[in-house]
Amino acid sequence: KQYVVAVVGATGAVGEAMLSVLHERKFPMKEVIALASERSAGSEVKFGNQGIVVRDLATFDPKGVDIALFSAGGSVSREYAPKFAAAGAVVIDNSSAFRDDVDVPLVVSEVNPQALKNRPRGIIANPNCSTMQLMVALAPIHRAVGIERINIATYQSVSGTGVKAMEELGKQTASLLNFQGAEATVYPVQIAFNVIPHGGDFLDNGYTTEEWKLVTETRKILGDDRILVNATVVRVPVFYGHSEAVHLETREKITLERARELLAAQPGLELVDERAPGGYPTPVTHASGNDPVFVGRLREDVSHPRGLDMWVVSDNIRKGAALNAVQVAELVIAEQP
Ligand code: A2P
Ligand code: 11C
Repeated sequence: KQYVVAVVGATGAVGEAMLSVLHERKFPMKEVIALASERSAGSEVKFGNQGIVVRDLATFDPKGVDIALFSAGGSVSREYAPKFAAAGAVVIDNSSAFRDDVDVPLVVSEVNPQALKNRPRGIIANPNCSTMQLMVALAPIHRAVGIERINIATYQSVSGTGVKAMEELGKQTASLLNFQGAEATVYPVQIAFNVIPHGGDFLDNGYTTEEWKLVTETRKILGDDRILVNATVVRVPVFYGHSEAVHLETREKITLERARELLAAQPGLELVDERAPGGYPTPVTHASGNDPVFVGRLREDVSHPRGLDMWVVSDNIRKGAALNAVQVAELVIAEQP
């Protein structure tokens, strides 16, 4: 069977990647439809070597769409995803709009595909990028010995914020190298040659929304509300690829050898752990433009009897968003009789 697939937010960083991943993976399509706001309607986006004309979401009739991949922000999803679902499409939504809803599955393709079965609203949520890569790395450990607590600091690239943030990093860098000032409009302070301990909005408890997603999404995906998560999200002047320093406390002791075996067997994960200069993954050398979640710097925590440390890096736009959405779509079409 061939499907009609719509990409909502097709001109954005994730939308463009969704189109290229659909093309690369030869998703069986009879039509691909690119949708965005009226601002970019009429412009072209790439699908392989082909250009496809962007259409205005507001005036588009979703009838006949089989699968809709949404990545145009939470408010667009809240308004349009139910309309696409009502018209018969399976919606895979990359925004945070529905992730916490009990009747919407939150799925990492290699971790909890079984959750896809229960989708009464016809909507499936794609996790946040920082949770996504963390889950691929932690699921095998959790299945084997249970995870009691996760302490994590993230180093998130600017593409997670969108196209305008990437432009801001580029412009500030060029301007500063020319001994001129750096204007900050997307981020509250200069991002070039700097790091910013802030992602999303501030909550009353002092955490930010980006940090809180790691708490709620981890519990939902691993199906265990007892897991404790303590996160600090930091934005860094990197274009593609989020990195995470992860410190775990497992319920039962796991040896380094066992952890290494489990990680090596996990689909979608590549171990790069040589304990030598350069023998670890980084956004530029490993993650950017590639599919796997890379794990390195694996070691037992000397400060805790059940502690395990690792470094997790992945392309936030690919596995963190577009690739997982397409992998979920592949699982959905594989269900069809
Ligand atoms: P547009 O280019 O028309 O603004 P990013 O997060 O990388 O900046 O991308 C956001 C994506 O969401 C873009 O494709 C953008 O389209 C799309 N988008 C934003 N607001 C709307 C809207 N009201 N209706 C449809 N698409 C929208
Ligand atoms: C970031 N993860 O890097 C974010 C962006 O909940 O889908 C994506 C926000 C989300 O800032």
